[in-house]
Amino acid sequence: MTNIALIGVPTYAGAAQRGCQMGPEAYRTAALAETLSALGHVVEDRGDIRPGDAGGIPHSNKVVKNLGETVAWTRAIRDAGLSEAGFPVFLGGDHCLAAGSISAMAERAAREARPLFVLWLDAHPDLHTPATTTSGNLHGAPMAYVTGAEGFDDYPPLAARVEPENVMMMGLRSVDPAENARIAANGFEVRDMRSIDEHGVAAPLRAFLERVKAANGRLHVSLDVDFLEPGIAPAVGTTVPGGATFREAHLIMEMVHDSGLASSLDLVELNPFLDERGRTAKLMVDLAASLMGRKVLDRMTRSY
Ligand code: 5AB
Ligand code: MN
Ligand code: MN
Ligand code: MN
Repeated sequence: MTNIALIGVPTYAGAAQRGCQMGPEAYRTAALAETLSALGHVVEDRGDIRPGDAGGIPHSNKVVKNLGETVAWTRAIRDAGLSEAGFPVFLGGDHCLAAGSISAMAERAAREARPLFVLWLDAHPDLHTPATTTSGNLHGAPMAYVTGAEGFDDYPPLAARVEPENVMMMGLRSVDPAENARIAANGFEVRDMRSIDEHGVAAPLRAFLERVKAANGRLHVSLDVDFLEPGIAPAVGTTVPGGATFREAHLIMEMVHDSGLASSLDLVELNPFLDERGRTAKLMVDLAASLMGRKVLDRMTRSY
């Protein structure tokens, strides 16, 4: 039994288009709390948080969009994460929220003198800085921030950074040149879709989970909807063909559950405006349920 706190983060500040701000309500409508409670967990919905004041940080510059808002959200999300004792589930909202959720979890881990590991499930590495982004959308930047890249002077200072070698990225298939350079220079563990096609997800994930365990680490899982094949998860603004299948995604969640290592989760980038009869929201809820212990045979009784 786990104490789970649902933290709604209705932001679209980092995204290219509106809609992600409706994500938290879509997860509630898709019965996330009820589904996790039925597994025997104690689930509390904290409602939605709001961004604080941008503190004079300019709204945008020539390239970067919604800078002040994103920084204000980052602070509010980090504070919300730091005040939780249990297992927080951050309901996005776009992926800029991971700047706050992961920095909070890294700080919590550091207080226990433990390292934070991150399992990053995404078509994209989100390794831009405000200086390298060409789209100006800051949902493409949280991983660079939490691993201590330069150029985030307007963001809150990091209490603890995540070591790049403690990050495993799965599902990559859309990486910009500046991000590629950062991956090559910093030792992130990357299992792109080509690697998943050839080797599957199980063996590399098992090795990663063993590393987390050996280091007595905490583990944060960040699940971007666009990790998934767009055919099964259409509700995202940044679809990229050739994503993870239903079973690949569930197997990852089941294996992480069995490891007993996960301590926090982001569900990000759901854009309910782009969904088809709630199917993406329901799939994300089911993936969260697999992470929290639902067995595959239980799921077979449901229909899609
Ligand atoms: B997401 C892109 N690299 O910088 C950019 O969905 C896409 O949170 C970012 O992973 C995608 O705009 C951000 C082209
Ligand atoms: Mn992302
Ligand atoms: Mn993505
Ligand atoms: Mn996206």
